[in-house]
Amino acid sequence: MNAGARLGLYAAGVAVAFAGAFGVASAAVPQSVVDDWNARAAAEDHGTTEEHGSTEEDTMTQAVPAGLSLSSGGYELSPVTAPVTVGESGELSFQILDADGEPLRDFTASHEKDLHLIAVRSDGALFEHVHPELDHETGTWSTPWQWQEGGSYRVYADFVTGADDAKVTLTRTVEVHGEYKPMHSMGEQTTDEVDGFDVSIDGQLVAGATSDLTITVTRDGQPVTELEPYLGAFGHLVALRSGDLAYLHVHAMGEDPEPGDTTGPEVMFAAEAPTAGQYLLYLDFQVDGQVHTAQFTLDAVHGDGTSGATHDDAESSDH
Ligand SMILES: [Cu+2]
Repeated sequence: MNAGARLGLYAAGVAVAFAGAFGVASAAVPQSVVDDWNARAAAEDHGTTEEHGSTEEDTMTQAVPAGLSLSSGGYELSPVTAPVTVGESGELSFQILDADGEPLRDFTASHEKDLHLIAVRSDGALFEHVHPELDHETGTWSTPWQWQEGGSYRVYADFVTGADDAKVTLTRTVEVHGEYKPMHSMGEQTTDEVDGFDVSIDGQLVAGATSDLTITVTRDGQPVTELEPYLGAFGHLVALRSGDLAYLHVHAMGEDPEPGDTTGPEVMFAAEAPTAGQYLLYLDFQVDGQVHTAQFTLDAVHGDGTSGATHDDAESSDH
C-alpha cells in the first residue's frame, strides 16, 4: 500500500500534534479566539457550559488521546474492586459516576454493548475485552474475574452516555500480586498465531492521520472466508499507544454486517495514531461462534514519513 496516497486523502483537516499544537495555535489565531477558549475553559471548570462548536475547539479536543484519565467530560470511573492476587477468583466491579458523583445508569449501546471493559498489563501483555453486567439498582457494573499473572494493569471502561450520547473512555490502574513473566517482544510484530489461525496486519500508521489497516486471516495456509460478525462488525480492533497506553479510535470499514453474513480473509480498519511511536493492537474476531484475539505491534511514522523512534513528537512540523 502507498502511504503517500493515503496521506494525500486524509491529511487535510486532520488535527495533528499533541503538545506542539497549543503553542502554534495560540500564536497563529486572533486574540479574540484565544479569549474565547479561555472563557470556555473557565466555564467548563465550573461545569456551567457544554457548548460544542468551533473547528479550533474540536482540534484541541482531539489533541489529547482518550483513555489516559479516570475522569473525562464530567464522568469519572470509581475505584475498581477486583481480586488482588493471581489465581484468586472473584469479581471485578466499578461504577461510572456523573458530575454530581451519582452512579450513571443510563447508557447508549455502542458495538451492541452498553459498556466495553478492556484490561491489559502495563507492558501490553494479557489483553482482555469483556462486557460486564449493570445492576440498575446500584449502578454497579460487574463481571467474574481472575488474574492470570501479576503486575500493574490498566482497566478501561469504554461507553456512550444515555443522556447526551457522549463517547467516553475512562481508565484506572490495578495492581496484582503474583508471578510476573515479562513480555519480551519489542519492535514491530505484524503476524500472530492464535488458536490455529495465522493473522497478519498490513498498513502504515501515520501520526496525525487516519491510516488504513488490512487484517488477513488464514488457517493451514488457506484463506479463512467464514469470519462472522462480532459486536456488529467483522472484528473489533483496540489500539493502545506503547508507553502511556493511550486508547485510540479504530473503526471497521465498510458496511455493518447483518447476522449470518460472513467475510474473509481480509478485514479493513481505519486507525488514528496521535503521534509517532509504537502502538499495541488487539484484534477480536469470530469464527464458528468462537472469539479469538490476535496481537500486533506497529510503529507509526511522522506525517513526513520519518520514523518516530528517536524523535521528540512535539517537534513534529506537519501542521
Ligand atoms: Cu466490547
